[in-house]
Amino acid sequence: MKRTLLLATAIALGAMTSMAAAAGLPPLEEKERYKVGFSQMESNNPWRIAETKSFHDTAESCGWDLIATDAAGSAAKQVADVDSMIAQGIDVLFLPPREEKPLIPAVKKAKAAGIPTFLVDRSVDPNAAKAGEDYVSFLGSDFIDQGKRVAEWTIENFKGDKGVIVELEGTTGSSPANDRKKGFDDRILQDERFEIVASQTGDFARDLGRQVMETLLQAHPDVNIVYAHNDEMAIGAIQALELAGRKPGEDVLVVSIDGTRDALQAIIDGKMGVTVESSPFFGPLACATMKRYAAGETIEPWVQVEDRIFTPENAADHIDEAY
Ligand code: GYE
Repeated sequence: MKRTLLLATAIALGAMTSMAAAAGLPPLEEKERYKVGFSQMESNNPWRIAETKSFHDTAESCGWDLIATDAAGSAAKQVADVDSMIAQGIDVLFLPPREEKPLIPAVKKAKAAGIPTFLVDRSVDPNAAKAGEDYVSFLGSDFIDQGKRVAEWTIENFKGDKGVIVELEGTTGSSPANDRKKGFDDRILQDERFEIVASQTGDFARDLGRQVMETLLQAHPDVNIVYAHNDEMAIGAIQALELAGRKPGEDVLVVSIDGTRDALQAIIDGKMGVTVESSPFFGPLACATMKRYAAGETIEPWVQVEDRIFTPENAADHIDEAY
């Protein structure tokens, strides 16, 4: 149900977007089966695992002979993984670039080898590589808007007089970390009740989120809001808060992004306030967009995914479909 929703919204948005000219992109022929590369960046959290599974689940129905790799958290390995897929003669590449700049060479090499590339879930530095020129399109969420929506929910729901915020950032140099910070910071700082006293990376990982939170709690014992750029770090922060004798949900408001099962459970348990959705189920959208491209359609530069919001009002309704 969730997958269909993501696909339907993205197609509807796509139809509304004006068509840009495909400037020298490698073509893709229409055929029964395709050799498809999916270069995963790491598999250290439920989001990544759900995304990889979504590609595997889509492979048979979309006629993909899928080669999936795992760069284990290294941008350098991800570049090497793409090299090896090019050498294996893939027809098309689906790439979630771990960071915005280091993956540019991979995008350019794929183009030079005549392989159309679709960026999925994360993007690259738009000054260094462009949709419609270097790669076909970016399939993913509006990360600035996600951060802004977390800020707006926080402004409406924070009960205290003075909000003292610790921010746990995602992977340094990644598009969701850059944009989720911008979207949240710009909006929350328009309200003078709020102050961000620390903002540090937890690399989108639960354990690092916990460690960073432990350290920041000592420097800022008066913190009463934690904004994490993803649910894994939010769960890590909750563990750190509890270890320090704090009561997440009572004396510290924890807010975040993704919509994992653990986060929805934390909302149901009253330990977390909100998570704005960022869906990992890209397989069906990747299939549909690739087929449109093979049929000769010019693909809009950004196939935008619409995100829901999970709060104490609706978390229980969605936990069964969570990952
Ligand atoms: O929020 C996070 C993951 O790139 C949108 O990366 C994705 C983010 C997601 O590791 O959990």
